[in-house]
Amino acid sequence: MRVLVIGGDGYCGWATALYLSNHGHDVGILDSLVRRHWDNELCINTLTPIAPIQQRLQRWKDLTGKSIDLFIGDLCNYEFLQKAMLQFQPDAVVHFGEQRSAPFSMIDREHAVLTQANNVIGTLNLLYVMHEHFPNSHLVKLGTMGEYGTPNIDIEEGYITIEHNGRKDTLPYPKQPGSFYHLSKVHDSHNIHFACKIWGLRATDLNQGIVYGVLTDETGMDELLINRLDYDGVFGTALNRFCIQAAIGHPLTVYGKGGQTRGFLDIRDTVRCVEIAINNPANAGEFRVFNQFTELFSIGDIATMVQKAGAKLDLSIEVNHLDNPRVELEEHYFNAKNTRLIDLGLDPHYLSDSLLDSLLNFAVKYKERVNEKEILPRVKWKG
Ligand code: NAD
Ligand code: USQ
Repeated sequence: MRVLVIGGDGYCGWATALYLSNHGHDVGILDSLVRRHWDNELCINTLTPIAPIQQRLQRWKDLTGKSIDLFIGDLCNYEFLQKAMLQFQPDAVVHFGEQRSAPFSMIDREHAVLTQANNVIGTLNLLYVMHEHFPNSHLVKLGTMGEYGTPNIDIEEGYITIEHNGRKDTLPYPKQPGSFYHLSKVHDSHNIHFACKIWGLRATDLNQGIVYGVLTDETGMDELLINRLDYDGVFGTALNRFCIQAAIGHPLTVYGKGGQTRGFLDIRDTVRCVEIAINNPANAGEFRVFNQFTELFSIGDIATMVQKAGAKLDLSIEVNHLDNPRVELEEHYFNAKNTRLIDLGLDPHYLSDSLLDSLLNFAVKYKERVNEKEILPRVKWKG
């Protein structure tokens, strides 16, 4: 298939683009490189030294003989997007190209507006190009488990059947997101659902949990193909951050009580889930939702696991409970379904001691690049 990976210079997108290319698809990457710009603005950097995108793609071609087309530009620029898509002629579009940090979206008004404008307008532009030129191609959109929030009932995959005053209907699952970023994903979901309904587009929303890990078969092939690994308080996510903190002897930064429970998955499963989705397209007019995570853990559990794995490597790791910079429940019920990708063939990589060892060792290898000042959270939800 011809697959356009939007956001293909980022953490999930880069690993996915290489994986799909390696598995026989014709891949294109569309990215504005704005994430590199935001890193510069915030004076933060990935733990790993990532090469410029053109150099990464040249190395991929030299190693495998496979070319990946590159379109550098902004999804919010409709003319650019339309031209790139007409040139590439995708059968499927995988959309990772958004501002994806909850803390970034909560810095101030400007960052909240930037996040929602970037994400919602970009997705809306994509829907229009698909409607006008590619009505049969399949949109695989990265959503987030955080769209659901933490309700006191089980979380279904996108829809819930409700009986009310003697009548019954299957409706979109209620959304209670916890940041302006997570809200942008909810707005996207509604827009995509509506576009499927009125125009007959086919779409899969992958409500992904928190991704951890850095190596895939492809990104581990060569230093120039290395993936980004964020550890700072704005873009770094829980498990990746804890491993890097452990590697440099920084106490693990658990926010509040640490009972916050979330869905997690290995980056090797992210790439496989996307492949499963594109190999099994949604029907025309269907807005399909898959919950994309493999295990549920509380943040406190994750900290304990990292502490134990670190002890085996002679790392002595403290756990600190910081005042929570976010507004969120710290102890709550959380039980989400995730059977749809497994029914289609996902064979998960569960979090294991060996994965934690390898992630910790990887973090130790690059620890000289860590700027310790960037570890503590600097964005507060209450401003
Ligand atoms: P990332 O920041 O590493 O990558 C996103 C990429 O999209 C960047 O390369 C950026 O330059 C590009 N981009 C952003 N806005 C763009 C625009 N308007 N036009 C063109 N390119 C644009 O993020 P990631 O961690 O790879 O996340 C990718 C997607 O997966 C996001 O939509 C995110 O919400 C979702 N997701 C990520 C995680 C996670 O743990 N990383 C978990 C769940 C969902
Ligand atoms: N947390 C800590 N300590 C830290 C970092 C985070 O206790 O050092 C806590 C947070 O308070 C939160 C939980 O861990 O309760 C998750 O935070 P996170 O920063 O790991 O993840 P989050 O902000 O939810 O966002 C990340 C990605 C986002 C994706 C989301 C999936 O950045 O793109 O959508 O994970 S989910 O969480 O399922 O919504």
